[in-house]
Amino acid sequence: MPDKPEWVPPDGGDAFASQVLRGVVGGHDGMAAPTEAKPAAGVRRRQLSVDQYVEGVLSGDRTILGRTITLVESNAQAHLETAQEVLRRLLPHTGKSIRVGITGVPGAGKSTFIEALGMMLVKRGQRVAVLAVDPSSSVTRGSILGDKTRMEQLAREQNAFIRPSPTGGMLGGVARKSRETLLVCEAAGFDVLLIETVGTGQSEITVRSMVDFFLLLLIPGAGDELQGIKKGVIELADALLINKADGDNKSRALGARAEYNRALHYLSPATHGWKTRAHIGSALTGEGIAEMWAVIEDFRRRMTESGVLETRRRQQSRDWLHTLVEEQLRHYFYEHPAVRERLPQIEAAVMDGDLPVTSAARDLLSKIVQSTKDTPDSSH
Ligand SMILES: Nc1nc2c(ncn2[C@@H]2O[C@H](COP(=O)(O)OP(=O)(O)O)[C@@H](O)[C@H]2O)c(=O)[nH]1
Ligand SMILES: [Mg+2]
Repeated sequence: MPDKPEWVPPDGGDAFASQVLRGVVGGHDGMAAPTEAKPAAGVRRRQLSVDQYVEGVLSGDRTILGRTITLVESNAQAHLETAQEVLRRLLPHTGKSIRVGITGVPGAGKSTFIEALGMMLVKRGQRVAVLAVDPSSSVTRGSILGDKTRMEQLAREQNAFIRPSPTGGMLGGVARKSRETLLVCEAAGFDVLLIETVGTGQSEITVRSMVDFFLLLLIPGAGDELQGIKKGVIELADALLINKADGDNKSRALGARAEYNRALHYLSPATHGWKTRAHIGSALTGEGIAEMWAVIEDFRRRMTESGVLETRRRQQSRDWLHTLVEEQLRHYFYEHPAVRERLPQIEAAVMDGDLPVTSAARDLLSKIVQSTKDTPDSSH
């Protein structure tokens, strides 16, 4: 049934003629779809109360879920306190889903795979949320899901929710936002969280640090597959899936699987007590998708029994704390008036070779410590 898009204010009346199909309403919140118009200037949505956010998310209200994620992603100081209170209240309802990260070079078939897997899971009665982590999306917003494959089939499913990458920015940037979005989705009762990321070093480490299972998608290439992929990325993975094992590619995929399995033999596994293996499949035909999911379920069962999963999640929370502290310290440092005032001169002195870099760094840090001592209230 056609419905009003969620950005239409409740009292929007006939000023907003656009209609969307149900099932896409919350799922595409935040995505810069070409057909999407901005609300007229001066029209602002009513801010929800903490209770309304929390109850909406817990009851699985997709529109409120989308708005809660927008709140959590906001860089505005005014939203931070509400967002943190909402998260604090949602936290006891998190932790029940399986969190799966999916990486691979652009074109490897990640989005196609997620759509195929997501459709399979939805048909099995599971609720699936798809998130994207794309550090470059502050420029090309939502590019990761906004390209060729937009998971159009999955986006129409009532039991699926698709959220493009947040834009970057201060206070933890994309990593913080994605983690908190993950928690919000979990509180909303999704059974499976699929997180797509591009294969660009840092984003893989970020996603690895927030998921239970990390899957690397590969394409069968000509001979030198192992050179194309950094060993470090393979060592982050709990499984390799050689995708596009269809048509003429099938035999090449089989060869690649054998080659990767030989190489994996010499690498340390990403998860204690688990053997990372290479598999083949085709996101296009669906072959191997159910088998891939069976591997993930096996992982979940065994790692839950051994306690490895619980330990991983506890460590991830601790690491996240340190990451946030480091990011906020960096922000505090570079935004500090004493640093901003001194930095250009000190940089120049370092570049000219007039000042040892270690002295320069100590000098800048001491400026902050000094000013904090001088004005004890300045830190509040
Ligand atoms: N033949 C074949 N093509 C595929 C398969 N999976 C994805 N593709 C195609 O590869 C291209 C890139 O897929 P996409 O899912 O957007 O890749 P992503 O950049 O990793 O998300 C698209 O044209 C897909 O149709 C597959 O299993 N077999
Ligand atoms: Mg994609």
